[in-house]
Amino acid sequence: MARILITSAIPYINGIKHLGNLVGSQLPADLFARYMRARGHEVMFICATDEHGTPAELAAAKAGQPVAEYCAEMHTVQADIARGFRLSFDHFGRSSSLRNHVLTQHFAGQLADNGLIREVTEKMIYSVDDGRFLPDRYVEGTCPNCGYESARGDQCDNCTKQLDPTDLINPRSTISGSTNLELRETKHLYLMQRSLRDKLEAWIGSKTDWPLLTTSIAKKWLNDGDGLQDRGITRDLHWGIPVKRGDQPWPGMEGKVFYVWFDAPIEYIAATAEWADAQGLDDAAWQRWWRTDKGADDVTYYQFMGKDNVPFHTLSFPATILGSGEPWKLVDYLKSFNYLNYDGGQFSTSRGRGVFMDQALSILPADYWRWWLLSHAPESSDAEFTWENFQGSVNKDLADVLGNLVSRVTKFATAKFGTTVPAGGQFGPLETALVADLGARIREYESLMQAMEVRKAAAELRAIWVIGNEYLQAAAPWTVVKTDPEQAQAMIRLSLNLIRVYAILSQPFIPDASATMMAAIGSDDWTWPDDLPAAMRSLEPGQPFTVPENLFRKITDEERTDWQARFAGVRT
Ligand code: B3M
Ligand code: ZN
Repeated sequence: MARILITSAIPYINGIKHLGNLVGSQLPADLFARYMRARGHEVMFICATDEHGTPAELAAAKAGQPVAEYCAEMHTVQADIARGFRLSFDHFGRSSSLRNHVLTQHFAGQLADNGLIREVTEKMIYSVDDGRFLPDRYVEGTCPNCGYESARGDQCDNCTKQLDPTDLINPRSTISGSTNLELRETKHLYLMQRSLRDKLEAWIGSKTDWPLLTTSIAKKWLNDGDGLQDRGITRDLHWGIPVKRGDQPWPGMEGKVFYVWFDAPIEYIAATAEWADAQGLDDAAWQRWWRTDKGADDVTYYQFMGKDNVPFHTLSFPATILGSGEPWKLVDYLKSFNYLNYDGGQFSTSRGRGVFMDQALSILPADYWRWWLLSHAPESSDAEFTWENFQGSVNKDLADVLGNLVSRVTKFATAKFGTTVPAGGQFGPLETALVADLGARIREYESLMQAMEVRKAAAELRAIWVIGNEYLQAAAPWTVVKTDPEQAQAMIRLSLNLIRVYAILSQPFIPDASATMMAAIGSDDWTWPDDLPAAMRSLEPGQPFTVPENLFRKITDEERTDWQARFAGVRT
């Protein structure tokens, strides 16, 4: 039994995520966590909300709420939706937790003690009327390039030119609208990532088994010159983790907070500590996942994220860990994803284009989405959600292939032999051939799941469902029953066992349908079919079963066109 630590990139607190966000991190991480648990491994699966920074402040202001209150509310909303999608986190933490405050301040203190922090004085825009420095996005004005009057301090949305807030003509505060702005000096802490370049390069170079997408991004930033600049890790904001050196004040840094990207990955560790606290366990319980001097040396650590988050996880966060000089666990395998597009364009949170997690659950059960998203995961390239494709996958893979097999077998069995597993007959050559074929395919499925080849694993699982249908078609128990009822009983007994095996294999992808299947055939034995011939004899003859409610319903053409129109844009 192995010990497996899994983290998903932690979603920002500022709103409900869309399906593209879900498939790029939390969902594949859940697939892997469920699979590893099913194989009997000890798993710790961690996620959290990312609660600091300008986006959180802006969203709270827009909602007219104090930011702490807004974050607490949105955390509950996101946690409920995660439950709705059956995301099986061991803990869904909050980056604003006390644990994260303490750990973030601890890491900063360690980095300073190791000579890896320097202070930099820079000029930033200060709003006299708001009484605060304004981050780039809090400043708006006229674009010097195209004359657009609502250009943001970091970029003009009209002509896309990258800007500095000081480039803007007639700059104003987006908080108060005040134009009473001035440049003021402010001091910030910089993490001297450049001093850690050799260590980082050696570490990344040692990861020969990482996906190409991950290493190419990491190496690009490492070698670009741009990527490994020393990085500001503090901000002039109110909301965030106060800058401290361990538990000591940091002279000159009063009133400042750490940059959201400094504390967010540390929350992976903090959330594990929050988990221990919630369980009433001591520090040793979470440290054995994270400290190699405290038992984590036999942990394998996997991270899941979208490609835009890779630089922070291959350079910045490892720089924090390595720079601390303490024996914290570094990631062993980093699985990253391309983007999922939506119906000929991009998902857009600001324009409400595409399907958001809450909306998805309001129209169809989680399994339908999980299946489509995972079987179309944007691994080797970007992928695209279309309603036609979604309808096709659900209706064919889930309803016609898997659902149909389950209903045919249980209905026929009930009609001919009653509601208990029939006892007669022996397995013949068709059954032997099925078990051999299935065994080989299960081993292939296992190796794809182990390798986190999400799409290929889904295709293999589908193929596993298909051979069950093919067997049933070839065996034709509905014909055989007329001449050799004993033989037909053996076929049905095998098919009922097959449903149990399918429930176990499919559970990481479609947990609710799997539970329904398992309950219908009257079993709760989820033992992985390492020994397939034994698994195909697992149900006792005479054991009762039921016909499950329609496992999957089909999506009609009318629904498809209706949803297509409904999610085309402008969510209010
Ligand atoms: N919250 C960005 C995102 O949601 C960011 C990830 C943090 S991972 C430590 O994609
Ligand atoms: Zn412009």
